[in-house]
Amino acid sequence: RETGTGSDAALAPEKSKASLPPMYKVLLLNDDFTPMDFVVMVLEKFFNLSREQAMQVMLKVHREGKGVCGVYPLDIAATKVELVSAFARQHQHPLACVMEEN
Ligand code: NFA
Repeated sequence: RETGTGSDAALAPEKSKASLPPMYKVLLLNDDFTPMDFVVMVLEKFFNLSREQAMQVMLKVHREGKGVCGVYPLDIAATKVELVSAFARQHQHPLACVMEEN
């Protein structure tokens, strides 16, 4: 099988990616103003994380500047970004939600 990646003797088993859509990370970015409780609520509500998972992602964003909330096909990722951004705006928090290709 030709993969275009170089050596071809005894390739490891590899699932075809032909049917998989490109995937996009959805990230939250840190700021100095959004309350931690609000970020945890967003992660539970929009990304279906448990309280414990949400706390871990929130703290990663707080300490490292950004963190991955989930990985989705393009249309779902874009919808999450819009819903979270609108929700934060409605609550007058500057919380930023962005996507990037995986
Ligand atoms: N840095 C914010 C605070 O100290 C909390 C926060 C975490 C904001 C994650 C945005 C994202 N209140």
